[in-house]
Amino acid sequence: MAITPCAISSIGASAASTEKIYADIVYEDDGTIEANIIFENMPELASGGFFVTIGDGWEFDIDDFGEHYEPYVRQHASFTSSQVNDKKLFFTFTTSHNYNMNGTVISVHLKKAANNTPNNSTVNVDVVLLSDIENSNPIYEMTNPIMLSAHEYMIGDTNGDNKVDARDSSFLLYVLDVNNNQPLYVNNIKNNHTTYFPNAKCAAAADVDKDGIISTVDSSLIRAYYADIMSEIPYNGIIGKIDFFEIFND
Ligand SMILES: [Ca+2]
Ligand SMILES: [Ca+2]
Repeated sequence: MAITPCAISSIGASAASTEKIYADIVYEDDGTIEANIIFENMPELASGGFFVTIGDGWEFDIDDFGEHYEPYVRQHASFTSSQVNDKKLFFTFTTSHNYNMNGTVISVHLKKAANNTPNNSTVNVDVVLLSDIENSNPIYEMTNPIMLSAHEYMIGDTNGDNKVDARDSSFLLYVLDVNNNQPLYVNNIKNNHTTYFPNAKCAAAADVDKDGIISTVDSSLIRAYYADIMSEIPYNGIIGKIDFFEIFND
């Protein structure tokens, strides 16, 4: 599947490299899978249109209301979706004023196809229109990150044995110790995480509070999780759950 990065023509405005729109695939608590479509660092917007294209490893799902997606409440924005084909939906939103649309704007319901693998389970967002109330045309340039793959991993499993226990907490401390007790950044080691965590599925497995930094805080959280589980204390956090780690071309 080839998706061309969407560059929106600029009209006298400079490009900001931090503006982006992308998909984050997540398991919900009930086991359903969602692709959260996320706007980051965008200016205030009044309208927009974008395609969401899924790889061969996914099928669109529908909820109890027959809907393909859940819109997040965003400052009076109204959404409409239409299906282009089995792998592509078009979404458009309009509002009455310019609003901050940053964050998750919609969650698209997904289910795994029989042939689902990390390499065919991508979700890409292709923007065709974003504008404010004064401009009928897009007002800046943006290139969307293209998702190259989406890998499943267990949150907190730093040693890659498919379970989370005290050894994962200890191994994380060991890795930090080897790194001169400096925290590690998920973004910095995402392409060579096995240098630090040889058997982990991805760098994100060690960042259990998902703040982008692998630190002693994460080790403490894993240890607390293990204590809760062994004490049969109800645990409501995300450690031990399966999540997706996406690799983008950005
Ligand atoms: Ca483990
Ligand atoms: Ca962290």
